Amino acid sequence: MRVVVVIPTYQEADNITTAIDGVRAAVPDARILVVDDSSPDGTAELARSSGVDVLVRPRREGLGAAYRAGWARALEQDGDVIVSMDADGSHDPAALPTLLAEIERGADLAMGSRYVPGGDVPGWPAYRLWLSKGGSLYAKFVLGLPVHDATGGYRAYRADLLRRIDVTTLRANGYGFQIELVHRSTMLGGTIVEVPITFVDRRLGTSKMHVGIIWEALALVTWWGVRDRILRRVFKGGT
Ligand SMILES: Nc1nc2c(ncn2[C@@H]2O[C@H](COP(=O)(O)OP(=O)(O)O)[C@@H](O)[C@H]2O)c(=O)[nH]1
Ligand SMILES: [Mg+2]
Repeated sequence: MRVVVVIPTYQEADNITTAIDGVRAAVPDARILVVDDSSPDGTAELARSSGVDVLVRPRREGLGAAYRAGWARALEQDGDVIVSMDADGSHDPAALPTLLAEIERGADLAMGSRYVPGGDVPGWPAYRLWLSKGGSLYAKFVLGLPVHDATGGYRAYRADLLRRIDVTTLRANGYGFQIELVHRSTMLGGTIVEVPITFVDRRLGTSKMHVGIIWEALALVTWWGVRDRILRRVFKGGT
């Protein structure tokens, strides 16, 4: 299997080299593609000097836009499996072989999950845990998703699944983007497997997520639920 690990970055100069070294140690044959939105702190230059592929985008446009561009490049490079992974140390590269093994065993999407037995988020205050778990529960209920952790970003996708989804048609940007991918995968009948992971908070740099991204996710999930689970049924029933 040709594996491409896509790592989106914005201001991750403190973390990117460690992330690249970790992926190389865990899966030596994987290609690594860093997608950087012209971080002023020189993240892209650091990545380039580590010898990995770097896609530099002219301005900051959010996580979803970065993944859309990165995956298009990874699919052009004929990867069989495309991995999404954060640069900030929250996604332990040591879990990569387990995610890839699930794809080899037939999964179309293997997702790192904090909320299955064996998964963990040490050190999160209760409100943050419930916001995250609650968001996943809402998406699971409204969209009928077969997963416990719909917003995590540590995943391995079979390339064919991303081709069928046609990533250029995705529109969400933050946590909504991760939920949209599970929703599309489910609608296409893809086999989804959750692998327990321990998500550790970043030690260096700052989070780029903000309250607007939570509202975006909430609004989009509600709209997709109405469109794909209610309207579709009504129109099917009417014909
Ligand atoms: N290219 C790009 N990467 C981003 C952007 N926003 C976040 N990221 C990266 O996406 C990953 C997850 O972001 P992070 O801020 O850690 O999100 P959190 O873990 O939910 O707080 C990190 O590797 C970030 O550098 C963006 O606008 N553009
Ligand atoms: Mg993070």
